[in-house]
Amino acid sequence: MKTLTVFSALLAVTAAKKCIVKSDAAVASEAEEVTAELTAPEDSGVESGEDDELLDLSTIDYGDDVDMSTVKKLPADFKWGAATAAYQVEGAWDEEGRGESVWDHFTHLYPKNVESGDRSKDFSTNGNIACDSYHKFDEDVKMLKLMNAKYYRFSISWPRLFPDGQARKVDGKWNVNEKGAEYYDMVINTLLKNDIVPFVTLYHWDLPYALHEKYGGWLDYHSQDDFAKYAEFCFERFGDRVKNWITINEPWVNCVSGYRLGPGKAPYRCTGEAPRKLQNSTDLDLEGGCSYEIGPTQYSKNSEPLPANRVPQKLEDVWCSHNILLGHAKAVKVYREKFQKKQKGLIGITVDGEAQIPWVEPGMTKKEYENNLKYANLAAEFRIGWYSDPPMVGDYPKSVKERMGKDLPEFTEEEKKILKGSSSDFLGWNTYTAHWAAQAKNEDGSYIQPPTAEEANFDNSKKDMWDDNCKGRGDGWTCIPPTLGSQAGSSWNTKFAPTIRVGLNWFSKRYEGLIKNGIVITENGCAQPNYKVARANDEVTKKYFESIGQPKYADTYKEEDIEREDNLEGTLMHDTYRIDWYDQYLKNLRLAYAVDNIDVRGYMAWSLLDNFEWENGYETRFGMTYIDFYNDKEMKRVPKDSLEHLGQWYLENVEQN
Ligand code: GBH
Repeated sequence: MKTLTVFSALLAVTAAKKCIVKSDAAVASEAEEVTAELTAPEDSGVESGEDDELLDLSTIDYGDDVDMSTVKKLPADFKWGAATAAYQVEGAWDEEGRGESVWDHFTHLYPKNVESGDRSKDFSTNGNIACDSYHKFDEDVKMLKLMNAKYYRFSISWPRLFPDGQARKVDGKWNVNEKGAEYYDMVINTLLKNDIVPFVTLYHWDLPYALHEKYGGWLDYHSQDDFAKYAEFCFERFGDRVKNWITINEPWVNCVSGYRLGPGKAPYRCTGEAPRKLQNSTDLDLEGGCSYEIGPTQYSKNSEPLPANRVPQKLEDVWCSHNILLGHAKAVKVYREKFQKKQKGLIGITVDGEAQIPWVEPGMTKKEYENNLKYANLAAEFRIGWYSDPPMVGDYPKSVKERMGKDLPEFTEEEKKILKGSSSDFLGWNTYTAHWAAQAKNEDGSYIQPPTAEEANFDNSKKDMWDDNCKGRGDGWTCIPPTLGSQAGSSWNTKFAPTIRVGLNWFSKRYEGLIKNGIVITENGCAQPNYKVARANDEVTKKYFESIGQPKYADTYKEEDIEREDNLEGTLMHDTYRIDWYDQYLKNLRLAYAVDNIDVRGYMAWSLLDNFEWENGYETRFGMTYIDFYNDKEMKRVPKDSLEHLGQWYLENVEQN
């Protein structure tokens, strides 16, 4: 009874005392051993007796050392494809009646908030041109074909359809920017003609600037109804052909990165100085920093109105999250009541969030490890459940409510009703990276205690929790190794493939019986290590993983694997690190399906194209297709090795009818 797989142990925290890993015939004997160990850790922990009994490191195993020929393939109707988002690829930012989004407005106002390799080019710090998919969509379809995509996930730009953000019918006619709507008609029809199913995101962060100016965007409760109206137009216009809808992409990133951390994501609200002071000077840097340009705002019906052009306030991210979740729920309500019966499509939300891995180290006791398991679940409730519980079960997680106290807005009974089950058709999950989790310690090594009921508030809510993919952080948010997996091409982006399986298991147990058409991985991918963040030959991470008996998860790479812009014939085009990323994550996805019996129905690789990577501009490449943004006016698409590699993966790992 050696193998207690970590992913199953993790979910045992929330699971009942029963079999979690359901065995497939091919791996039956192994799986049964696992099953025998699977009881809630509270039990196994207490039963383990002695406080100082050491954790046997060899019991920790991610179970992905499997001969895949013994494992069933993904089903023929598996939703296989690639993803992009409007602002990151379309360009044509002011063409044919498109309105401004917060991304246009704030990247133009604060160009220094975006990285650039060539600031002499105005378009290098924004999505003005991006991949120019507005004019080159046919070229994108060719790339989709190379990966054997059956689905394409793209997003609709709200301000392209409604420049003032406010969709309404006047004399029975929508006030839509018709040219914008025709563009999406063309995209949808072209996909269908090519046997590719459109998977459409309604909101991927490009809020109409007019709504930010009018009432502070997602901070104001009126955003809920404006979003639902815009969604209604889309269902009415495109729903005869679109059968897969995602309301909101990654509410956490939109709200936490846009309204607290930062300045990373528009509208650059951040609890700091606004705007940022120039280094070595008392002057203000008017081209970079946090923003204070905002309209007057009312968080909820009962909140005090807040004046325009105020500096960022505490809890903006919390209110943004609250309103965006309700906007999602209202859009779903419209779809269910007016369209779904006839159009027969599916609708859901896409959340992001790192699956949480309990921190392990040599010399750790069983008790400490089991405590970290509980913290891994707690961290996941804060990071993911905050956003996935409301649309599944109708409210925030109990832990979040208890620990946030009065700082967390409450849903009314009416709101809970429309939230509950609003993502029961399917749940979208974007997965990239994992975090370690543990109970945080004081300097003297004693545990930091959870907040008491009186202490409960935003600041204290996570005071006893540690979760991160680096052991520590240095200047500019750089990782102090060891990292959880190898360092890919974005500071937060590390390769640890079991995360996808751990997360799928976590969702599946938490929402058992509540998701009708399974979980869809709506994004996964990486940036090949690049000059900015790469850590070749990372000995610290290597030694750490060796010390816990899992050398392969260190996944070190060599200097020559690092992407170099001046070497097209190197790993820029022959993207071996990315290929390995996809191989490992997809293997774990297939194991989740075949061995753990997880209902996972789709996988969209991020991304089809190199594109505008938000605050990283064009300096971080997540694409399977290369574009020379600064020098090539034609924006020629050049497939990288990974694109065709995925095409082959599909043929070999998904049942072909
Ligand atoms: C996706 O989000 C986006 O949907 C997509 O538009 C984007 O291009 C793609 O990723 C690649 O970046 O270290 O605390 O700041 C990615 C999910 C989750 C990744 C939050 C960055 C930052 C955590 N993101 N994470 S932190």
